Amino acid sequence: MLRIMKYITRISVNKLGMQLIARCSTKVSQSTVIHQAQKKYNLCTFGQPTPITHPHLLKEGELVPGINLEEFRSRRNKLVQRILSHMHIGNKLNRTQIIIIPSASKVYMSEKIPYVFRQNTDFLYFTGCQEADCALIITISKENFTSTLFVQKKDEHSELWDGPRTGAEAAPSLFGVDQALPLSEFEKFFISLINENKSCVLWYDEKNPVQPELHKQLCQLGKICNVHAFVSPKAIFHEIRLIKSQAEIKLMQKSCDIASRAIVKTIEISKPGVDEHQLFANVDYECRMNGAEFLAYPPVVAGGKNANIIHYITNNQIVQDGDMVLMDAGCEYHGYSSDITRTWPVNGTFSPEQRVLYDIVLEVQKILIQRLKDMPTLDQLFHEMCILLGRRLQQINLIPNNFSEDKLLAAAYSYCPHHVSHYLGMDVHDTGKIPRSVKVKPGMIITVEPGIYVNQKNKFATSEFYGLGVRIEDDVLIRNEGPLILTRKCPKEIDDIEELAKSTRP
Ligand SMILES: [Mn+2]
Repeated sequence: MLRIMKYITRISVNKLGMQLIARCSTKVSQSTVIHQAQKKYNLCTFGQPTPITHPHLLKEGELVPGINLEEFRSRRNKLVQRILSHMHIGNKLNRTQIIIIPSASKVYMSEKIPYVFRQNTDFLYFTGCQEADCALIITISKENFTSTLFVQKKDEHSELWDGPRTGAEAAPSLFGVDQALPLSEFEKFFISLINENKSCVLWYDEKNPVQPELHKQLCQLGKICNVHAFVSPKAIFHEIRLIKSQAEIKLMQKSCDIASRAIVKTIEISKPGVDEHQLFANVDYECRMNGAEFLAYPPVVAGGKNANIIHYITNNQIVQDGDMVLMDAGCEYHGYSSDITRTWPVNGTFSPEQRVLYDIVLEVQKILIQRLKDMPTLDQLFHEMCILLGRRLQQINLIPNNFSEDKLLAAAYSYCPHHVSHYLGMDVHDTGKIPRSVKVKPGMIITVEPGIYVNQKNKFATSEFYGLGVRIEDDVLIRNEGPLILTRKCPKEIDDIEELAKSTRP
């Protein structure tokens, strides 16, 4: 922050300040004028909120809400250390390492109508920069490294339409990088970098391009400069992102709190005859009203047998008296996602069959969460869910009793055809490069989401259960002292759920 302030002061006095001061009457003190200039200059200068322009969002020292500038520096340091240790293994330590991380670019819905912009999370994690069409290059030679941020040029016309850009001049102070250049200089920079480091290792994820123009350019430049292959750095990014910092855990907790409350409110307003679409609108409204930027994904709002469609997002049916609602919804709060599922009877009372299934799912979910203190892998957790679900389903005659373990697992899978857990963080399915076969560790956040869906086509099922679908999903922080349920403010006990669902009934 101090660096930003210094920068603004310098700019204000040199470029704007003189004019402004000259125009002001002598009655106003110079410091007031500079402060006004700072505010004015800042307001029209940076491409994202700062503590000066948005004190309700950012505290002094923060680059994005909840995260200090310093944390971004240490993330880049960590990245460099990981790349170097990788190179030790590959014995390529003497070669210059060049890491390229592009930002997302704007995506259009139709002519000139953009979708809501969402930053590439790998880029956001290492820069804190929220602007479209930028890129970070980190160059490591020997033990030293340089970070160069490419940003959009300041441009009066574009800024009139789309709002301010930070620009290359202000970017080093704002983002704490060593240097910044306009993106138009990328090609020149890249060519001279490659020419100076002929045997460099180029880290770039060419399999999942996030900025089409830059990707094309990189592929062409790669050919011109005789680059034989890019190495994907994504797995290394994700290894670092997998373990959350204290600041990230705080943001995740808040994201989970907002979504928990929104789902509680939505259970409360639901009643027979409600449209799934209205429940969607309500959860969206409650999340935004409490500070979330948007929902983290299109929510599943499934009344009755729609719950059998795992990714049901059409959400356009009326929920009938006697049906349950399965809602899978979460929000994104300052870049961090929550992911919750609750199932409730729309009329406030579970039928006997609904209650039996709900009980099983809840019991299994609680056992699985407790299991996390032993630090299992997510795949082990899934295997355990299948065994637990299978045995309980045998007890209520939804799976034959004489099944061997293999057959039991397969039968359980026919009732729950999805995995029980995924990593959670900036993305809903966070750190996708990390396999589910690694043991969980303190600082990781995962979901625990067993379910039972009784499809009419399921050959083991009996008709009184047809069409029922139950899932309960919580977000859990792994800690040495045992798992912490971040979504604990969203009730899941039968009595609590029934009470909430009854609450606004006439
Ligand atoms: Mn999930």
